[in-house]
Amino acid sequence: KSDVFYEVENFVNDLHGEPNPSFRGKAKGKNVFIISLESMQSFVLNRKMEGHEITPFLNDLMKESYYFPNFYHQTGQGKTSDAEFLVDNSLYPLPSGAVFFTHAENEYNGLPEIISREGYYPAVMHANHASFWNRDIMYDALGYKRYFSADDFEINENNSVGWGLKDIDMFEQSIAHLTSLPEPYYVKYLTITNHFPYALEKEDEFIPQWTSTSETVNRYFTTVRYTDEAVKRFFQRLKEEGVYENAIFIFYGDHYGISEYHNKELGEFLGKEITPFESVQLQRVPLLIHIPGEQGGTFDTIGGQIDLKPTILNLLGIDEGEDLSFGNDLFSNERPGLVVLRDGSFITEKYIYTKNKCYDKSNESEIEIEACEPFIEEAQLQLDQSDKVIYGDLLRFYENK
Ligand code: GP9
Ligand code: MN
Repeated sequence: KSDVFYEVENFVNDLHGEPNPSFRGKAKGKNVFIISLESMQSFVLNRKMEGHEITPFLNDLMKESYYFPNFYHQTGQGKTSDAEFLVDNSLYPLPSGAVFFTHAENEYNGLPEIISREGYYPAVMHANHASFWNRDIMYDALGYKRYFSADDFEINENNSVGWGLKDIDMFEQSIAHLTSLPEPYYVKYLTITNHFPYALEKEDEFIPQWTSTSETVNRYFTTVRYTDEAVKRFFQRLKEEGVYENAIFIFYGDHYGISEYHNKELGEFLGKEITPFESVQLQRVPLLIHIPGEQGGTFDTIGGQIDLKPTILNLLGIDEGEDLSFGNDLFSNERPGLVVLRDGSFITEKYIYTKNKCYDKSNESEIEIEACEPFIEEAQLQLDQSDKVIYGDLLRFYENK
């Protein structure tokens, strides 16, 4: 093992708090559904567009789920694939490029691999070509056993729009694949209809488009509403199939959908100016953990995608083994209180740091840099140390395979 390895290992050991023991094994042995909500940002939750609820199903589901309103995406240029990388490895994606492409030959200690050692069957459902984002190669490295991709779905002109198979059809067609899997399974679903440019046919619009000067923002609400409907119908089908009861569902937004280019219109919608502070807050994405029969609750804990791996493992009652992971169980009482975004911006309990400026969360105003200073070095160090794991292929030194 190299010096760098020991340096990173020591750094990582200091990052970890004890996962919450009362959540350990809460979903032990259950089938796991992890559902990536394409381009969905938290600002659409519990909100109306001209009187129309944008996410009625998720808003209801949230009342019977563990819900984290202060959960941030941490992706870079690798977009959806970066979110997948964060979730499976609890490592940051790279400062530029997509790690799915650049480092697919590395050794990983992926969540799918860890849980398959405990008898889980990890699979992915996504109706795009298998090689998109180099997924066919990377999924092997992460330990997935089956990838149901475009070839496994019936895709035609009638059931596709924009990027391909519509979410409602994708979920419906996935049922046959799902029920063929050995249990317990861990299945990742990647939705796609709510992807830029947010194309949808009239017949699939459950709410009208908005009427601002940004076509993109206008359509976004309508496609978000569509995906919400797709998930609702999927739940109905799972109940019919008798699959719902013995499962845990984790919904997460993969990354932002509305870029800064549309700040004027988004600001109109939100009724506030989009300052750099607000831009960081807009990087919050939905996170709902739904366990049938559990009441759930709202947790205002600040967290990010990097925390999902330890959270899921604790819920399943599975140890991560020897690992270099940077996140912490979201339910833990020993969390570090620092969320680092890939561009170096960060969020603490009290402050937000972005573009070399420090903001006070209580009144959203810019304050002296001193308040943020204690965290600046730590935030950069976390990113750098995580990059070292990838550049140095450091996970190859562990033998818990
Ligand atoms: C395509 C889907 C969308 O397979 O992952 O990709 P994105 O552009 O969001 O990364
Ligand atoms: Mn995406």
